[in-house]
Amino acid sequence: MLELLAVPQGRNYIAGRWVDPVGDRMLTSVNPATGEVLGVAPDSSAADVDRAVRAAAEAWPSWRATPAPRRAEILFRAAELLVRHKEELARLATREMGKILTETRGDVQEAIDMTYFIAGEGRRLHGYTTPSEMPRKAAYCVRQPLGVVGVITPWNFPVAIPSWKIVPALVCGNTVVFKPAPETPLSAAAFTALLVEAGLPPGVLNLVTGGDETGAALVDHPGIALISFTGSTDVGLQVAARCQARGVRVSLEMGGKNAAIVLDDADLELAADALTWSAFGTTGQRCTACSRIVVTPRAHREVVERLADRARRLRLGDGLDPATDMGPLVSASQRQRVETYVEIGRREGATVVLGGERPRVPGLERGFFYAPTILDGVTPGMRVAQEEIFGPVVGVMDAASLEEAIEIVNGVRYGLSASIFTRDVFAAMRAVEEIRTGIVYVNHGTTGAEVHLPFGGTRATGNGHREGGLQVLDVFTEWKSVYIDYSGRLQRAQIDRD
Ligand code: UN1
Repeated sequence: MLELLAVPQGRNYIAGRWVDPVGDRMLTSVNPATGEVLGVAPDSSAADVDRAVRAAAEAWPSWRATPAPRRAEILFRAAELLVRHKEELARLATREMGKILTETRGDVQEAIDMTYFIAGEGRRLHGYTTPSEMPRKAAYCVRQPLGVVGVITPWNFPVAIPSWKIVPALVCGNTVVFKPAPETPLSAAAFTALLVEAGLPPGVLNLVTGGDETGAALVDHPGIALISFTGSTDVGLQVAARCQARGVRVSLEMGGKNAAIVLDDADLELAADALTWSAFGTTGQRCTACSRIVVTPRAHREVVERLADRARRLRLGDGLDPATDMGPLVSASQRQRVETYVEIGRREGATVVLGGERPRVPGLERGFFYAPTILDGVTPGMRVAQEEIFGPVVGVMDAASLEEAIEIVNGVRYGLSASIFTRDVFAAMRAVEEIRTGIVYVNHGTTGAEVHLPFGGTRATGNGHREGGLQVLDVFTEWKSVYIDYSGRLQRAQIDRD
């Protein structure tokens, strides 16, 4: 826990206080590298969720009425606190979900970036004015907050992803009930504590920890105006169905099956460095992780060799150890999922070039480790080429031409991130134009989006919304159009034209 802020264990944060849950069920937070128990957090019931939503609803009128620049001042202070506590928060997140310290520092940094960036909107939140079609009539539009926002987040970016949702929601004048992943409740509590320390009034941000049941209670609560969800496609689609049945707005960020194209003329050293990072960084547990490499014939052998060479040298271990390059998977069930997919790949006829097993390194037995794995000879119809694995597994696929490579990249249901390595500007520009994903990189892997650009995917990755960038404001607000007629007479739009 954060040393400088007293974050009590086993409590939710509701209406400005750390409170005991109604029931006594607890989640246990476990270090996936060592098996060490880090602490407990409430496995909250529908009654806890109800309490939190009521608190948020009660806080809404005065938060909404607080001028946006004032709301933003609190968020700027939150950014400063995040800077000050970056190291502690990063260490906690590494212990809780396993990725290495340089990456959890990046995770916290992404939250800092987002908070500074979007707090700046407190003095903008632009609408626009436009001429009316009638004389002596003013017309303009403004953004309005929605009300109580339910935020449901995954464990892979336990600080950054909550910040992407909570900070914009707050600057826009909404109040929040935050339900983090059951694997990372302590990081969520610490992040909540920092935001609260910055000066948020009671009820403006509420934390209820728990698993699926807690999430379902939040989704189904009649007091919620919007659910912002990042997680698996299966759960996301259920969330969407439940929200849509009640006419509740929902923003979804779900799976990916991200691909990188490597053309024959590419800088293969750069491609190998970048793809090692994109495929095996965060142990492959990023929505943006590269899980398919599509190579043209002459580059194929070298790409596989250089990638395998680098991946073989990655040191697995506890993410707190500076010598570690790759941490464990987050849980036993995630590792099981990865093992199942590698088995499926083998049966489908892919060749395991590297990995395909748990590492045989003494000292790692208690963690959920899995070796970096490269599958070669993957073809577009295979399940390992179509389904999200969310682990350190990358499949190499052949393409005869740029056209075929683009077709393979686009030939999955998801559309988050893609990349192309080439020195040929014509090929790069064609790929940028024809690839149907929300994010495209040239001469860079599929990971590493920056907060001030829209983040999100096409097709089954999402439902059309974007996080990051100014586009995120469209998720957390709705428009109000205002007409002020100062002509002193009845003027009917579309009718009284002359
Ligand atoms: C995610 O895995 O959901 O672009 C987020 C990236 C990071 C964010 C990933 N900035 O890889």
